[in-house]
Amino acid sequence: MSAPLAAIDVHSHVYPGRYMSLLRARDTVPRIVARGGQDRMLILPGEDADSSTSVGRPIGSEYWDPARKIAFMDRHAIAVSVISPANPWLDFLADAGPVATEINEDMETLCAASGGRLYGLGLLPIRDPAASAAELGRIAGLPHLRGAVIGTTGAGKGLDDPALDQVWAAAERHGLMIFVHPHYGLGNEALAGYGHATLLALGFPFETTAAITRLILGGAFDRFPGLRMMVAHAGGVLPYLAARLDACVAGDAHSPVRLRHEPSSYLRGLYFDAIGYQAATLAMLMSLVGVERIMFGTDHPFFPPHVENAELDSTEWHSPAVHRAVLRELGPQAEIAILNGNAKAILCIDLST
Ligand code: 5CU
Repeated sequence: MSAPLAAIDVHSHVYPGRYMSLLRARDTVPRIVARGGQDRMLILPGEDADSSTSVGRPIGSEYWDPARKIAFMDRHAIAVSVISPANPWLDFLADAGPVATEINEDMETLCAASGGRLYGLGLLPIRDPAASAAELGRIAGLPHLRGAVIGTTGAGKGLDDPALDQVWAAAERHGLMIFVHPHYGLGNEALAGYGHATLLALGFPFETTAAITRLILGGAFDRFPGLRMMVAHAGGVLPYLAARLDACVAGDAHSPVRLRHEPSSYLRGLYFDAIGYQAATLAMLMSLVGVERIMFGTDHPFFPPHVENAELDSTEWHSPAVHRAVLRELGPQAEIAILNGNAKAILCIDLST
C-alpha cells in the first residue's frame, strides 16, 4: 500500500502555557480544576454542573506540549498543522489586550521552534474591537501566524455588530485569515439531558450557522469584500440551508436586508475546514463553494480516543481517520486539494521544509 499523502491540518488546537495559567487561577468556568491528582477542564457553559462528564474532562499535556502535537501529526501523516488557541479564547476578559499580545508572541515562538511543522492563528481581545484591530497589526508582523481565531459573540453583540467593522478592516488590510469557531452552543435549552454530545454535535454548528448568517445579512462582506474568513466544522448547517435562506430573504416583502447579492453567494467567498464526517456533507459543500475553498482539519486534541493518556499519541484518532476516508471517497483531485493543496495556496504554507 502506498504511504498516505501528507496532510495540512488547519483546525488543530492548543492551550498555550500562559493561557493554562490563566484558567488555573480562576474559580468560575472557564477553569481548570485538580481532582484526584488529575487536571480537569471545565470550559463549556454549564460544564461544572454536568455530571455526565463527572465534572469536566481530563486535560493533559497533549493540549499544550508541541512535542505531543507533532507525535499526533506523525501518527496521522500530517506534515503541517495550523494551530489555534482553543475556546473560549479571551472572551471572558474585558481588558485582554496585553495578554493577547503575550499569547500571540508565545504562539509565534512555539511555531518558529517547530522546524516548519507548525504555523499558527493568534487570538484577539475581541471584547475590545479597537485593541483587536491593533493586535491584528501585530500578528501581521509575526512570520508564522496566518491570522486569528475568534468565537461568535464579538464584543458582546454578535459578529454583525458594526463596532467590529474595524476588526474586519484590519484583517482585510493585512490579508489575515479570521477563523470563526463556536463555543457557546445555540438552542442549548432544547438539547439538554444527553451529556455533551448534543451541544457539540448540534449546538456548536447551530451557533456557527447563526453567526455567519448574521455577518452575511448585516452586509460585512459587501463592506469588506477582501475579508478572508474560515468557518469551522464545514460551515455548520449553513451550506445545507443556504438556498432556504435566499428564499426566505427574497420572500420577505419587508426585509431589512440590503445586500448586493443573494445571501448564499457570499458563502463562495469564505473558506471552510473539511470536518463534516461524511462524504455527502463535503460533496454538498464542494458543489456550493468549490473544492478550492475547503481544507483538511482534525479538531485535535478534542475528541480523543478512550485510552490512557500515555497511549494517546500512538493510537489512531477517529477524526483524522474518518476524514481521510471521506476525502478518498471524493476522488483523487478533491483529496489532494483538500488534504494539502488548498492550504498551501490559501495560507502560504511551504511543505518542502
Ligand atoms: O469537546 C469539546 O468541548 C470541544 C471544544 O470545546 N472545542 C472544540 O473545538 N471541540 C470540542
